[in-house]
Amino acid sequence: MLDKVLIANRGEIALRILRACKELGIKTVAVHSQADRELMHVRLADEAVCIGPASSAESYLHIPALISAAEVTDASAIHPGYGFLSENADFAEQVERSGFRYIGPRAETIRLMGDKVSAISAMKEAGVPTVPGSDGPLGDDDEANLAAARRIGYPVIIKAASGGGGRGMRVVHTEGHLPSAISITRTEAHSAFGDGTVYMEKFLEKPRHVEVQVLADGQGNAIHLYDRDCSLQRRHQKVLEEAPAPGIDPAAREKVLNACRNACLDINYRGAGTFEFLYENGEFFFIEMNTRVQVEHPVTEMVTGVDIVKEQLRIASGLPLSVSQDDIELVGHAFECRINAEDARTFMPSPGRVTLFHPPGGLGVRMDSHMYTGYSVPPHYDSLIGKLITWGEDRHIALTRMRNGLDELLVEGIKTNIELHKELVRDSHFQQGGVTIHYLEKKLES
Ligand code: MV4
Repeated sequence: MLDKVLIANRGEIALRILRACKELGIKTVAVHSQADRELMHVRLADEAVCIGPASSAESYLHIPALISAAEVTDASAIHPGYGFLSENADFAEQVERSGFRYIGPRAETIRLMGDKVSAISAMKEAGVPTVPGSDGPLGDDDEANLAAARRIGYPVIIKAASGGGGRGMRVVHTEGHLPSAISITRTEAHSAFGDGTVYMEKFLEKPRHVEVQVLADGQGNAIHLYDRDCSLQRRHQKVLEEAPAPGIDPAAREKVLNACRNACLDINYRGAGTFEFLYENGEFFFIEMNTRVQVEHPVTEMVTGVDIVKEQLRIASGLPLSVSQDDIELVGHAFECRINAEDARTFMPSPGRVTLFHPPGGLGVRMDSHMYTGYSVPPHYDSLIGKLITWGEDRHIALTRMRNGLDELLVEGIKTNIELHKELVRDSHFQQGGVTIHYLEKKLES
C-alpha cells in the first residue's frame, strides 16, 4: 500500500480523500494556500505545507509548488481530487517523472479523453454508443461540412475538441448558419483552449444527463458501478444528483453498462472514471469521459457499498480491485444535494463566516463537508461547501430522508442554496423522476 499521499486539493474532497487514507493506514500531507490555513483536513493531516498565496493559479494550480511539497515531505503519491489539476495530463506526467505515483489514469489516457474528438473515436471503436456526428474534426471546406450536417440532420451542434463541461459549443438549426457557426466556434476555441479543433454532432433537444461510474486497475480488471442521473443543473453546474438514474429502459441500460466496462478493458484504463451520456428516447449517446473522481461519487458509493476513493488508492498502490463485477449489487437509491455558499436569487458566490453549522443525521444520511461553526468560506474558490447525501431502500425513502435532512441542516452567517434544494425535493416533476437537462433552468425562469 502507498505510504504517504499528498492531497493536491482543498475543501470537502480533500477531507474525503484524507478519510480514505486514514482508513487504509496511509499517512497524509495537506497542501493549502495562505487563505486555507483553517481548512478541516489541514488540521487532521499528518503534515501540512503552505504552497502559496490565495490565488489558485499560485497555489492549487502551481505544479512546481505541489511537486516541491511532495519532495520535502517524502510523499509517495499525489491525489488530484476534482477540479484544479485533476484532468491535466501534463501534471500527471510531471508527477510521475518526478518519481511519485499519480492517483489517476496514465497521462496518455487523460490526454486521449481531454480531446473530445479522440475520446469519442476511441469509445466508438470500443463499442460505446455515440451521438451521430462528424466522426472526426471538421475541416475548412464549407461544402463538406454542409454535406456532413445534411447527413446528420439539423439541428446540429458544433463543439470544441478541447472544450467540455459546456464550454465552446454552438447549436445550428439551419444550413445558412452553419459556416459562420463553425468559424466562430473555431475562433473562440482557439482563444479559450489554444486549439481551434471543432467537431459536429446531432443536437439532442430534450436529453437527460446519465453517467456511468467505472473502476479499473490497469491489470485486466474493470467494473462498472451502475449509473447516476445528473440532469438537474444550471449553467452546466450540477445541483442535485441521484443513483441509479430512474426510469431507464432496462435493456438499453444493461447494454451500456457492459459497453463501458468493456471499453475500460479495451483501452487498459486505470483508476476511477465516468462515461457521460445523453439519454433520449430510450437510447444512450456517449459525449465525454471524465478521468477523475467526481463530486457526485457518493451516490454511487451509497447504492453499491464500494468506497471509490479507497479503490483509487488501492489501484495506485498496484493492488487489484477489491471487488469483482459479480460482487456488486445495486441496493436502494441515493440522492445528493450540492450545498453552495451563494445568493439564492443571483447565484453569485457568497463567502463569509459560518456562525452556525449543524449537519443532519440519522440512518441513511451522510454529510460530506469541511464546514464547522466559526469557519470562514474564502472568496477565492468554488462555492461548494458540502454535499448532503441520503440513501433509502427505494427512491421514495431516500427522497423523504433528503427532505428531512435539508430541514435539519443549519448553515447560518452566509447565504446558501439550501432553500432551493428544499423546493426541488418537493417538486412534483422531480419527485416523479426523469426530468431533462433543461428542467431546472426552465423552472427558475418561471
Ligand atoms: C450536447 C447536447 C445536446 N446534443 N450534445 C453540454 C456540456 C457538455 N458536456 C455537453 N453538453 C451538451 N451536449 C448534443 N449532441 C446538450 C448538452 C447540454 C448539456 C449536457 C449535459 C448536461 C447539461 C447540459 C446543459 C446544456 C446542454
